[in-house]
Amino acid sequence: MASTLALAACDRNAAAQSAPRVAPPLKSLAAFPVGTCAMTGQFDDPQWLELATRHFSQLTPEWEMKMEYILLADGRRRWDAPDRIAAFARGHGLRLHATTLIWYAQDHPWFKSLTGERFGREYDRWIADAAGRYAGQAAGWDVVNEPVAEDGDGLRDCLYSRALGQDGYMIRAFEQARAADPQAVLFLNDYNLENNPRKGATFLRLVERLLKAGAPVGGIGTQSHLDIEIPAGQTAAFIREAAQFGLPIHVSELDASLRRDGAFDPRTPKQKRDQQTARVAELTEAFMALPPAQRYAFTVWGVRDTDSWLRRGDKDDGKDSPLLFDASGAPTPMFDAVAGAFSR
Ligand code: 9MR
Repeated sequence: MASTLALAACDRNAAAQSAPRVAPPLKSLAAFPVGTCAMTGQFDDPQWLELATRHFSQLTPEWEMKMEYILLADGRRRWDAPDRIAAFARGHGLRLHATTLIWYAQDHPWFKSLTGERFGREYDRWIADAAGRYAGQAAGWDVVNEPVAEDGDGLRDCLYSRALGQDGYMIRAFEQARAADPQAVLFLNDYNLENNPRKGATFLRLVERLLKAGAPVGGIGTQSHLDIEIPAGQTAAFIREAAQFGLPIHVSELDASLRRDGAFDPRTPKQKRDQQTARVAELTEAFMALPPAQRYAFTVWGVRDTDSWLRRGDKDDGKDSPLLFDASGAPTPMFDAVAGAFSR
């Protein structure tokens, strides 16, 4: 009898040791929306569904609310996928953050085919249609995405700036978005703002200029695809600088790759994890230090490591772990870094 009990206890211990750790719902640790991104193809994946609805309270369409999906080559629109994402968000009590109205990277064939005044009219109509369709549901829109040049020196020259003027294309986009959706917080969104202080400074000067010009910029989006090798303090310094406008701030696409592309990498796995969790904790703590009204949302760019854009394509070595959950759905050390900072 005694030995049967001992065996049963032993079994229970073994089960407790091998059972995956159940993480507390991330959204329950934060007084602001905690976001992730979604593609309609993920809605049928039970593990994705469970994690996305348990931990997150806001959803950004990963690509199906962008020009590349909605706008067809002949100027017609298709709304099936973005409408499904919006309906999914409503159905699961998730706030919707919409992206993207104008993005240099999407120099769409339809716009390329237009000249003269027609370009401006169609530009306005695109923004009116997309922002108007989700008005009342979208809490915010990324109105202009990635306007600052890669090296941080000046602004990107693109199809839209060439047709409508540098700064002019942005001011017009913000005005049109405001007219189509009077309530959504309208964001200027960019990346490498923490990683490259020069780019961060150019971005903030642009925000200042657009506000002075009367553009209804309502929020600052910092994508936060973090370079985990930047010096300590650089991330927090950018967040503090950005906060000076008093506008809501969105950490809009956080991920933190362990990979170093194109160079010999002598770091051990532990060193990489330590760098990652330190930088992510710094960002999260800097966000937590903002006045509550400036914490728009804290969004990660995907649920599991295997959902990440960093795990697609040629550069993928199958090992990167840039997100909060691993392929089995278990929380990663990065989850603990974020959850820990939310709880402090
Ligand atoms: O992760 C997104 C990927 O699935 C899309 O194919 C791509 C183009 O729409 O956009 C990716 O997301 C990008 C985001 O919209 C802007 N910042 C960089 C993100 C990663 O490339």
